[in-house]
Amino acid sequence: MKFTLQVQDKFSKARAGVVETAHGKIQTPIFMPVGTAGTVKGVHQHELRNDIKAQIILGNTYHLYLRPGLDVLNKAGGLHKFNGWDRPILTDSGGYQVYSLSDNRKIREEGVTFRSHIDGSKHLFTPENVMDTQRVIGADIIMAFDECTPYPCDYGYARRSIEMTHRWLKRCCDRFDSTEPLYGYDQTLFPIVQGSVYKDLRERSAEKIASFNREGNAIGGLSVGEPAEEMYAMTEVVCNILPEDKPRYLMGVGTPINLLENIALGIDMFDCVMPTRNARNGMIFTRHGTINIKNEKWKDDFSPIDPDSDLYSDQVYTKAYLRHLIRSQELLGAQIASLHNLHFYLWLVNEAREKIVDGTFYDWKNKMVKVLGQRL
Ligand code: PRF
Repeated sequence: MKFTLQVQDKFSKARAGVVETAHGKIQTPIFMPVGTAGTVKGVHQHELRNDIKAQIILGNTYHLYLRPGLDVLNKAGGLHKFNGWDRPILTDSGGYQVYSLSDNRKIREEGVTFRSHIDGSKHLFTPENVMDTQRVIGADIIMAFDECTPYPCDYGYARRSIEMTHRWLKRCCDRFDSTEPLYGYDQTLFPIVQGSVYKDLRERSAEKIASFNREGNAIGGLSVGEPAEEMYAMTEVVCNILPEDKPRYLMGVGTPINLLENIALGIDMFDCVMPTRNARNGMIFTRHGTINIKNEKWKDDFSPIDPDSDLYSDQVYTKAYLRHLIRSQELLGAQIASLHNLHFYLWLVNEAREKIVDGTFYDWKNKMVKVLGQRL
């Protein structure tokens, strides 16, 4: 993997760059649609590729390991071959899903034992076997196995947790560096900064993570219920320590406003289920603010879903029709709304990139943050 920093904003810490992977280039800042089980829910690969120009998608180790399982993924020749997406993929390690989804989990130095949310079967994730699993899945960028602390989290727990996450990172690197990719192209491992909302722990964790000198770095443990101001404060502390010449990935963030504020603090990569999950519930993001399409207000509004969008489905379908589909729990409603929201998120980060390049990012960001907070 290679990262080239192209432009550094003069009025904020925002940057524009390019990440080069075995499956192609990613222009940063970027948003990565979440494809938990090897599919971005309700969106075809050809729509991701051709209609909304997604540059990289995410997969989850936890889900793919449980189903379809490593045997199938290995026989398929990896996730790219299995799902027909030939551009970059990043997999999360399970270091978050195991805490948020599984039952009966026990965290020990060795790893985490848990019961599957699908069939109750018992499993053990260790830093070593999570690296092996991500070799089998074959993502271009894979994530270290970490503990994502809940919010709130007491100081003593958060301190002991980063220490274990750092020891786990050493084990991840040892395993990753002593194994080969299975499908003939390079993979790279990103470590994850933790430390809850404690400045000194975040500093300590960022310094430790930077010392491993990997090709990119991630920030976890944020957007777990803390106020946005605390998230921004932690991003700022950590970005001041992580090296400038490597991409920085803020995991599981966030709202359109969160993206812009964190880009201004020096983040290059984001992922979040919000555009797809909230779409299925009728939340539609636009450049003028957020719409709840289920509201009575849209009942007989026969204007296009989004007049600003060049998407076929945003132009040809009306708000009233989408409202009907979502209220009736029709599959097409989820499809139209998901594609729309992802298109908007990708438009937003691409717009941010262009503003960084032409030197107008800071003023634009402040203006957009006011507009995007509106409820239409
Ligand atoms: N760790 C991992 N994945 C994550 C997170 C984390 O802390 C978060 C937190 N927002 C989202 N996804 N491994």
